[in-house]
Amino acid sequence: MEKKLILVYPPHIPDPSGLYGQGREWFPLGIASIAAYVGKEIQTVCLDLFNYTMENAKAEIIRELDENTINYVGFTLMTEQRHVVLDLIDDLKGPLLEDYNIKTIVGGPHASTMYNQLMENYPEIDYIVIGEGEKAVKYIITDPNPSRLVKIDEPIDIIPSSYDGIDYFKNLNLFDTAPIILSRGCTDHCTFCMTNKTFRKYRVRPADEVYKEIENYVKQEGIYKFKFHDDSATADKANLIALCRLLKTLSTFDGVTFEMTARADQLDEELIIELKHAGLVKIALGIESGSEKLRKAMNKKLDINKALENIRLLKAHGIHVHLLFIIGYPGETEETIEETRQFIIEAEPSSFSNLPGLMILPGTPIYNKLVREKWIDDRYWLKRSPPPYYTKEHSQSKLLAFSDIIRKKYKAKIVIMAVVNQDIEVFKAYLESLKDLEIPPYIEVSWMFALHNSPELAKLLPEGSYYEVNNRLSHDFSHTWDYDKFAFIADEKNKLVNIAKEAKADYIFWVDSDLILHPKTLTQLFHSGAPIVSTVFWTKWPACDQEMPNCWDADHYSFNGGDFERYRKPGFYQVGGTGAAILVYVGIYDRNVNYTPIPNVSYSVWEDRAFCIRAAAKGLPIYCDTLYPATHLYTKELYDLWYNNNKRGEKV
Ligand code: B12
Ligand code: SF4
Repeated sequence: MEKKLILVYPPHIPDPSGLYGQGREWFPLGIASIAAYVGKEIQTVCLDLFNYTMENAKAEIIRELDENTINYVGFTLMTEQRHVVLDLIDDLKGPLLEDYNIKTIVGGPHASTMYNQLMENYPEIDYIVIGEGEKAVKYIITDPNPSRLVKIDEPIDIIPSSYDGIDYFKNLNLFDTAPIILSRGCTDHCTFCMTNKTFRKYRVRPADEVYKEIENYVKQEGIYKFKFHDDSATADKANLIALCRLLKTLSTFDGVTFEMTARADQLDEELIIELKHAGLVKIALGIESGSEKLRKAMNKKLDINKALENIRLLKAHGIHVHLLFIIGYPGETEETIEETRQFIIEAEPSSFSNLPGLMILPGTPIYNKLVREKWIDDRYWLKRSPPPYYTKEHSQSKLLAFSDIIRKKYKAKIVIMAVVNQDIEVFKAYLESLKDLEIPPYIEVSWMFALHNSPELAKLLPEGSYYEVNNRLSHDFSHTWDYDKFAFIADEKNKLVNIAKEAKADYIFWVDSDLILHPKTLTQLFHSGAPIVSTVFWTKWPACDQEMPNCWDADHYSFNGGDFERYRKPGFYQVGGTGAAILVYVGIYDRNVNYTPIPNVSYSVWEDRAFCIRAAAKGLPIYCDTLYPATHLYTKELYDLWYNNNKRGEKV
């Protein structure tokens, strides 16, 4: 019987609180690496199902199964997604699929620590791998009688190139950035971190090999941006400098750039200059806390003065410095929060993240301590709950407040923008709804409108929040469009993007001037963490019998199975296209995403369609949040109705 290996990175379940959610622009290097190692000898397919729903993920795996074959389906088991994987395994082993010969394998961070629990409680898992997966998977598939629990003690000597793994992907989404790894493991042992549970020993890849991999991405795939997945790429300075020197040519002539994570005190000016010349544009540094006492408790051996000096040097060389902090480690107090705040004020990073809470991960020293203190025990991982945040000393709202204190100096800048030619009464109602938006302390909001043919509207706006453009087009409530109108709007929106960039805004919140927003809209969209996310509203267009949402699955108002009513259910949906009330991270406009019509797509004259098509082509996910629908006042009748029914009408 033939053997086929299917390696799966499972779907991601968005965090329901919206506080810790992450957009995904990373590529699953773990399964790529296993595929690169075994793929030449074993028929292998990789599926990156991170952005899939459970149903679609299952369907995709089933599509890959071959009859008359032993199908090994291997999953990356992250703690956060453990139940997603266990449910998928349950389904695959169910009666419907009994015709297929399926053997399941799990590996990755959660399997590397909770293997005993998995052995005892999940008989449907056939093999559990501790640590690195390459040799283990090969052993499982080729050994005539492999053991159920597999731990290969000697770490892999030649770390595979992710480039050699990409050919095995069925649905690879590289965005425009490729992953690179120069080292495995970390020289440190912080109490909250799991890295060394998987990799155990720190190893680096030879510089020339990594260079070859980057060169392949550039020359064969036309990819010029790279993200280093290393935890500690700077620990071997000589090897890193050797790589930088090789990369200089690609950086100078091909415009190659990269981002990486490093230890803040493992840098010096010589290395920073080499990194800069090699194409480093952004670096993330784990500081974790401004308090020495807390850093000590975390076993974070950081020379803080050296770190400060390096942050300044990096910035002086034009490199974006992103600092990472943990808020709420055991022992956190108002005083330690103030120390962190002072550190940030002194360091002046380009950006930083301070998630409110310490995620407790199994097998880490801090987890073992909390088990001893009876705050948690292994049974927790049998529940369907996400990894817990440490709230023994401070509630989640207190942690949020701590996080806000730190953010006070640094706020996300959001500029609300629209191209406006509107009836004055509707515009007044619109402005009221913008003023009513809830704005948390870590967000700073401003407005910028392109007004055309609307001197009377200018009187309603504060100085500096609008500019006036020629009055080629007049407003009517008919929503009839011609090419001139489209071209005008697209041009103006592209101009507004440049204004946002010049103002160093983090996000643009585009809100069409005939929409009345729910006050919680902006915070809801912001907390989703998604780079492109709209809020839903429903419109009954003259040509339709039913109300339609402002999001669709494909093309122009096309819905999978014709079903658009599903967007009535409050939720967070990945969609094909959307617009009109949409929060967009300004950084995405650097990827050639804009509003200009695409000559060979007729409906891309609608500037939102052009934008969404370009974003999708770049692999950027587009979301629509349907929890707080907006109201669309696009006809005089609707406005009158809304005015008569709504208290806000009296206020205007
Ligand atoms: C880049 C990264 C991300 C990226 C991309 C993740 C990805 N797709 O790989 C982003 C930013 C999206 C991310 C998000 C998160 N991450 Co992360 N991330 C990493 C990081 C730094 C590198 C991952 C990597 O590429 N490693 C290199 C590859 C080669 O290793 P690997 O993926 O572990 O794969 C090897 C083995 O695990 C194993 N293996 C993996 N899959 C499989 C499958 C089978 C069948 C087998 C047999 C073996 C096997 O074999 C592989 C090759 O040897 C790691 C730390 C680290 N150094 O690994 C943390 C890490 C994986 N992340 C972690 C966490 C906690 C998170 C978040 C929960 C953070 C948050 N607060 O939101 C989210 C969860 C997202 C999710 N559910 O996918 C933890 C995982 C702990 C855990 N128990 O699950 C780690 C270990 C860091 C830590 N804190 O200790 N992360
Ligand atoms: S330095 Fe980073 S990767 Fe290394 S142990 Fe500490 S947190 Fe983990």
